[in-house]
Amino acid sequence: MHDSQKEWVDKILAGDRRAIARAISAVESGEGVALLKGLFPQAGRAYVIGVTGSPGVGKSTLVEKLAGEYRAGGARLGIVAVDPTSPFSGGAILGDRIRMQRLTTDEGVYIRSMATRGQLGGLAPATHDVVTILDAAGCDAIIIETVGVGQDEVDVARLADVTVLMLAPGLGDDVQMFKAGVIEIADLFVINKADRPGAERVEQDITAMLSIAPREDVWRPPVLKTTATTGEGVSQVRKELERFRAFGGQNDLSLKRRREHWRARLLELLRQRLFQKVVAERLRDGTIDRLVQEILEGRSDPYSVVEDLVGKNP
Ligand SMILES: Nc1nc2c(ncn2[C@@H]2O[C@H](COP(=O)(O)OP(=O)(O)OP(=O)(O)O)[C@@H](O)[C@H]2O)c(=O)[nH]1
Ligand SMILES: [Mg+2]
Repeated sequence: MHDSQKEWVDKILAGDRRAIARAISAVESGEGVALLKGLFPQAGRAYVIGVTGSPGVGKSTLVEKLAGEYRAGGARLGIVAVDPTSPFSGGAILGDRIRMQRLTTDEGVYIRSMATRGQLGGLAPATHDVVTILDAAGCDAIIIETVGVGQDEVDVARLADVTVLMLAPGLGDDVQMFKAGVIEIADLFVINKADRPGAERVEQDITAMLSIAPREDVWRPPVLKTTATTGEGVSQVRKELERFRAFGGQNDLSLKRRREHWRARLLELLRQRLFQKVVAERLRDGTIDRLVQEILEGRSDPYSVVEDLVGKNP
């Protein structure tokens, strides 16, 4: 690493906001590998909290209140709001910014919005790296808000130490959720908009479902009710998050999570790198269209094309 890189790393480790912002931009544009290597040894201390749920359940509102709770305890905080770029919930970016405005003047909170680039739900490509940066920069907790649409919630669960699944009455998403099996990823259920009718119903449904299909590990996910707009119930969410953290440390749970996380991440990085190395550089300038045409015309088949590009399996 050259001196300027080293200086950059040191600034990030000291929590310098401009250096952090620059680092995030770098990893978002696919650069910053040298930087991440320098930061990685200092990361791994933050509590990474994933907050997911259908569009409009109140994730941003809750995250802001939760951040307030953590700040009151003196913790430094990172917030990553992953905004879907889909027409599904257009305006989410603006919404998040406005709702978290109160936090933007707080020096102890670092907020960043990221776009998923066309994916409907799930994570933005650089989310993992952004977490590493904020973690190394000394954030005690990092909250990641993602819009969950079915199976994509699994992405955030893999990255986070703990996953909060939010629901709200009247959104009709409970049935959809059971189908997708998303429920298994939740360490904590939060039924928001408890001020609205129907919250008890959702609570009963979740509790009933948890009793029929208990988790494999010993943690029993609590089901909490909140009214994020007034902040009611939010301190309980924080308490349960901390209880889970302590619990995960006592059992092998958090270690097991981290092991799974880095295994998946490693495979993903390998996949990316191998793809770039082997395929991307051989598929320049319309090569893919030419190959597709050959397949369509029966002059070749996809299996042979793949073998030609990357070689035969041994
Ligand atoms: N009545 C009521 N409204 C709420 C509550 N929490 C949030 N809202 C409102 O619900 C709307 C959506 O809240 P957000 O916090 O933006 O929801 P979100 O899940 O972040 O939405 P996306 O990021 O677009 O998926 C806003 O108008 C909030 O004011 C609540 O507890 N009760
Ligand atoms: Mg939001």
